[in-house]
Amino acid sequence: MTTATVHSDPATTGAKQWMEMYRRMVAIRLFEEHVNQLYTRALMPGLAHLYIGEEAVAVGICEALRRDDYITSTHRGHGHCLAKGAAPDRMFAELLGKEAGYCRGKGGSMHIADPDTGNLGANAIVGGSLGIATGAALSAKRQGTKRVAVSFFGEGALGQGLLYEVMNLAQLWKLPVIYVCENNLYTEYTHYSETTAGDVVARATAFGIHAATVDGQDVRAVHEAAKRLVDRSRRGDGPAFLLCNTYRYTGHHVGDINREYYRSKEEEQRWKERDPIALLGRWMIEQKLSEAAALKALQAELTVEIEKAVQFALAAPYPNVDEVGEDVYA
Ligand SMILES: Cc1ncc(C[n+]2csc(CCOP(=O)(O)OP(=O)(O)O)c2C)c(N)n1
Repeated sequence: MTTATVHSDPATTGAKQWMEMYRRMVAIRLFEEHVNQLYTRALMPGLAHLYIGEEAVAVGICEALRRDDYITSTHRGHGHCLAKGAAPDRMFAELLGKEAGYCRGKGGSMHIADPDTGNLGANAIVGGSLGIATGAALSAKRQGTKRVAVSFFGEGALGQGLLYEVMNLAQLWKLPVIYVCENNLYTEYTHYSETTAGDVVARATAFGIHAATVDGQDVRAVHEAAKRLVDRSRRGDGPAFLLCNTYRYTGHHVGDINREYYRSKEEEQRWKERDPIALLGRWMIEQKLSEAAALKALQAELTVEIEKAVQFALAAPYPNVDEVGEDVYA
């Protein structure tokens, strides 16, 4: 039972891998910016909860996972799906309700699942996927597959009783599950200090669960912590809890434009000064792992790729009306 602040070790991860993490964070950022555009142009049905600002968490964690490891996600889940390997074109198609989408257009923004990359699904119920991840870890343990399950959740889920039921069993049964709490400070429009008593990490250590806290804007810190926690879960040392302190740069959802009544512009600006993409880019240049021109070229390349994915989804057909009841389980 330990609580530690984890710092990155540049020696253990090579230039290629940092570049890959940079690429994935930029891809998520561009994806989300296009989701916002689709919403404002009234081309996307419903709402979406953007992950902009939090990219280092999904990318730092998923880069430490095998393709067949499991993740579960939340209503703010696009970043998790992309970081685990989902294709942007099929994700946009899902958001637009098209047949080519991951759930054949019937899930939308908050319900994307992709079994091929171990993604057991996003979940619109706050805390709803904690039990699914813990069950996946139980199956992995019983089948001896050495797979690890990661459950991403916002700090709002700390108020859900399910978290305490599953942490109790996960520790008793030494399950390979990692609970990743993304504390972006706000549960919808309420600061977490108004809803969360006591210490966040103490909730896990009370069960004897190994716990750590990281700067969620620093992908290096997130990744180094994730590697350590994934390794120990994979070798049979049981569950872990990782608190990632982060911030969403945009609204709770795409329609949440005027935010001054619950948080100040100055606060938003302060967090933007610690943009996870800029932080990694600056560090890579300082360490001579890349150059500004190469990072710019990569951004341009990804811009074309993401725009192509949007066009694919816009042109894709809707499912047939007579298939409306197919692939729907609840
Ligand atoms: C069980 C349940 N209660 C309430 C809601 C409404 N709701 C949707 S998102 C949200 C806030 C979630 O905050 P947090 O878990 O911190 O995640 P964040 O949005 O900050 O990423 C709430 C209360 C819900 N979806 N599910």
